[in-house]
Amino acid sequence: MHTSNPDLIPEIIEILRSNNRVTVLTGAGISAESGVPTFRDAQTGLWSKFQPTELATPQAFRQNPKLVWEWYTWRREIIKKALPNPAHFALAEMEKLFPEFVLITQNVDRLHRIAGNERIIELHGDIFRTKCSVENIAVKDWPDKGDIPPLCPHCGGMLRPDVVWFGESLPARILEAAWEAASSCQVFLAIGTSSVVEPAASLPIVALHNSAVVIEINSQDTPLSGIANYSLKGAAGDILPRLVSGLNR
Ligand code: BV8
Repeated sequence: MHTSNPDLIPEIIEILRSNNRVTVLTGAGISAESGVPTFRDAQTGLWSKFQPTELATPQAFRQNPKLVWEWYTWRREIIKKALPNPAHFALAEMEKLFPEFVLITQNVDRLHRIAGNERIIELHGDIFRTKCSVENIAVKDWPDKGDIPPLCPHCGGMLRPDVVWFGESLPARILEAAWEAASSCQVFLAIGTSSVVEPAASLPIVALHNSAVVIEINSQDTPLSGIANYSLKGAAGDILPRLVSGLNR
């Protein structure tokens, strides 16, 4: 395991330059520089007394659907004002440079798509997509009758955000695609994630077991830092553009 220091960048660029199959896993840290609070940031204002892991669960929705719906409304308002940052744009550039590039994200903020990435696996869904909590089908629009949460126009059940909550399984085909991308890549980048939440946190381990080079880019130490081949400490918005400009040289 290599600790981070600035002169690792040229070595990482050489590793990337000599490989074709690159898989990236991102977490909330890559959107932090866009002003989107991460799961570990203390929640602000009204939400400061709650832990995200207490609100992002089916139990919380059952117990207090209004509170959970309003938390997501608050988050959507913040994310609507957010723009992709240099880290997002660097990954969009990277997708063009590698014949086999897959971006797996734990984020639900759509910022990778807005930045231009196309080969995206959204592990945990999309905060701007809504589904019926009874029929489990996407619902694009509904009459506003003042209900919070709003009710499904087909069955009258409560609507919910189309994201994966703690204690909910990820859609099988999405997990399979992520597993495949982690097990077939030559280089795996884990960026801006605390590497705690499963099954996402197992993806770099799958890559390691398939002799990929695993490179972590994170502002703090995580459980992955001691196992990755390289662990670069720093801001994604600083490190990723330097990697991409080195690749373009
Ligand atoms: C599952 C969508 C099978 C929702 C999210 C007990 C009971 C039930 C389940 C479990 C259990 N024990 C364990 C589990 C499994 C559980 C889990 O892992 N729990 C954790 C807490 C231990 N997982 C699940 O439940 C998953 N499903 O396992 O199904 C099953 C079924 C039933 C019962 C058991 C198992 C589903 C998990 C998905 C949850 N949904 N998001 C929403 O958004 O509202 S998770 C959410 O938090 C994120 O999506 C992300 O995945 C996760 C962690 O967030 P990160 O992205 O890592 O962000 P974080 O804030 O943590 O860290 C940011 C990092 O960036 C930090 O390290 C920071 O230093 C760094 N950083 C900050 N700024 C920068 C930076 N780095 C670089 N540059 C910067 N500028």
